[in-house]
Amino acid sequence: MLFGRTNVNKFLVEEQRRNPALAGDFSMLVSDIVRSCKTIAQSVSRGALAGVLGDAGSDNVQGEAQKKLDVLANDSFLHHCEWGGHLAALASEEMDEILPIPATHPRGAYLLVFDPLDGSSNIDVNLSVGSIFSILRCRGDIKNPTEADFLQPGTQQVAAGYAIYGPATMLVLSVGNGVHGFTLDREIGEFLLTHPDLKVAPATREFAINTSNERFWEPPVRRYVDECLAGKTGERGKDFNMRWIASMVAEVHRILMRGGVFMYPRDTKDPSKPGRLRLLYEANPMAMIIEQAGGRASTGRQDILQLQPESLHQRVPVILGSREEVERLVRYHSDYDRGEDKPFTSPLFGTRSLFSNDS
Ligand code: AFP
Repeated sequence: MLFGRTNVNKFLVEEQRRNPALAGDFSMLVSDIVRSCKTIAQSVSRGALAGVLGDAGSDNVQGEAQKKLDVLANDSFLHHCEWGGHLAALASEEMDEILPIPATHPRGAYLLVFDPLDGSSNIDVNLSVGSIFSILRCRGDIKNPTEADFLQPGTQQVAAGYAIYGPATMLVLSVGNGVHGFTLDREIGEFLLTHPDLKVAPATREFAINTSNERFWEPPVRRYVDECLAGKTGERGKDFNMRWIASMVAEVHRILMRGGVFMYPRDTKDPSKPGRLRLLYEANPMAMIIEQAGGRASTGRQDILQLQPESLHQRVPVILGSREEVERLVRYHSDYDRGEDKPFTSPLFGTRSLFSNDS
């Protein structure tokens, strides 16, 4: 199939024929994002040989130590996306404030918000990382974009996607008409369509959560995880498997490929943070991808895509993946909030009332 595979540009032309609103600036913006990811993929794949491992010696707005690749990845998005005239402004996990397009460049009607390198803690140990992006329309004055212009519910996203820098580098993209996966052919430097119309399996036996936080979880999450751990001997009547890669991109990709449920729930570890993941550039784009593929994305109490953002770097609880499992977790949260959930028997600590552990 030397000439047969669709590349991203051909895919975008076909999508424009279906939806003319995607013509022009939008498609060229997606092409700029694709070039950003290709540049990052090149540096990630060279690892120590490129001299890009280790800490950058700076912290980001989250107070997290930046890796050299965090900074390089952020610079790649700025370099490729700020000059084309398609954007009014950009926002990034790595930048405290929004970045209006400099006066030296023309401005366009879109906004780009992104996590340039998700899973940074994996980079120095050669495990999968990724880039996450979300495209919004600037509804305000493109000559004077503000943070408020970015604070739109996830339902307003025009497109969302990620690149995963794994054994193969892939781009997964939704422009509102399903979810499609492209694999980077390094010999020709093109992302080629290899996984059209991806769907999340509605059921699963695989869950992903950082179990070291178990003591900080709310009871509905503990109830769900305990039932998974009880396996075929318990409420669920089937055994489960667990994964935790510490890279949301890798977890979401696995869920797209074979189903599963990913949880980074609200916990009491840091009461000032209602969750670890950021709404605008992690939860919202991934929620669009998962729901466009037939899955579900919730905080446990609200659909993520319906949330009205209050600040640029706002954090939210995230539960997403196979529809049946997310709906079960939403039900458990609802039972708990109504005071109607039942005590459950933990395979670890015996029967627990909801207010103490009865050993
Ligand atoms: P980093 O980009 O700082 O490594 O964080 C990755 C992430 O935001 C998300 O991709 C992971 O699912 C989650 O954090 C991992 O969190 P823990 O390190 O608490 O497991």
